[in-house]
Formats: sequence, structure tokens, C-alpha cells
Amino acid sequence: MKRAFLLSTLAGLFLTSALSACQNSPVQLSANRLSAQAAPRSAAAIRSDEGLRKGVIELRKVRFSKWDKNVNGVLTRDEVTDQDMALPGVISGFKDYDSNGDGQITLTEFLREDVIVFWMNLIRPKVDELFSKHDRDGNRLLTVGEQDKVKLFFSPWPKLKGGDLNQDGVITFSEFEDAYLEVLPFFQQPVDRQALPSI
Ligand SMILES: [Ca+2]
Ligand SMILES: [Ca+2]
Ligand SMILES: [Ca+2]
Repeated sequence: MKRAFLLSTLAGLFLTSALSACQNSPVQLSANRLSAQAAPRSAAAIRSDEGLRKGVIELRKVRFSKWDKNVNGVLTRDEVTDQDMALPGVISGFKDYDSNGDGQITLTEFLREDVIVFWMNLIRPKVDELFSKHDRDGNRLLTVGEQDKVKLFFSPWPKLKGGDLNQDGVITFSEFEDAYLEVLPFFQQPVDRQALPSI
């Protein structure tokens, strides 16, 4: 009950919509990408990519399930329109996913690498923005005094340890991103049509 309340409260608070980010120019998107990658590629950053990728794949599976109305494990043209599927510069419609042209889109066809990368590049700056909002001294760590709201947000998922996954007392961006992407699929709004939940 408490968890349901917390979720609905949190889901009511939104960041700038992911949809509007979609309409950013490619230049803006690549600028965001560059700034996100400006730091040296440490082991932590690589691990963080894995968390982001895993989260995006889970989100795509949620999206697939919502479209698969007859729950037969494939998408057909009566379930989804080209307009539903379109992603600027990546997907124009059904045929782009249906790689063997049999009129059905399997989950494997749906999880296209370029689409996964598209969403990783779109979501990461949003997660960074959210992290930076809490990182008041800008040292890229959430330390005591910067963690309260973040810990409350992750509290329905005890295994996430309030976002401090290794329990060393500080929350790095990598930990924050991994934890956030882990919970994102629990918010029922498909991210490609809604804003990301704020903290
Ligand atoms: Ca189906
Ligand atoms: Ca800080
Ligand atoms: Ca930590």
C-alpha cells in the first residue's frame, strides 16, 4: 500500500518530457553525448553502460508487451502502426523492424541494436540531469546531505540499497544510473511516450 502510494506520487513528478528531447536537433543530442563521455572511460563507466543497456532492453520489452495485444509473442500490423513505431532517423515504421519480411516482428527483431543505442543516448543525459540536481556541490558524488530524496525514491526496492549499491556511503553516477534504470520499467508509462519519473 505504502509502496503503491509512493510510486504513484513519484510517477506524478516529471522531468522534461523524453518526447521533447526526441525533437532536439541531432547536434544537441550529440553535444549531450559528448559531455556525458568527456570523463575518461573508467571501469565504472563501462559497467554503467551495461546497466543503462540492460535497463533500456527491459523498457523495450515492456513496450513490446504493451503492443502485443493478443499476447502471441509477435507484433503484427493490426497491433501497431508505422506512426507508433517511428523513431526519428532510425525507424520509419513496421518494415524496419520486420527484417525477414514475414509480416511479423519477433522480440529479437524488435531489439535492434541501433534502437537500443538511440534510447541509451536519449536517456543518459536525462539521468545525468537528475543526478546533477541532487549533486549540489558538483563533485559527481551524492554524499551525506545529498542522498535523502534519492534513498527515499529507491526505498521500495531494498536490493538497490537506496542507490548506494556497494554501500560505501556515497552514490556515484554509475550506481545512480544502474539503480534508476533498474526501477524505470516498473513505471508503467512507456518512456518513449512519457517523461521520465523525477526524484
Ligand atoms: Ca501479437
Ligand atoms: Ca556531491
Ligand atoms: Ca557507493
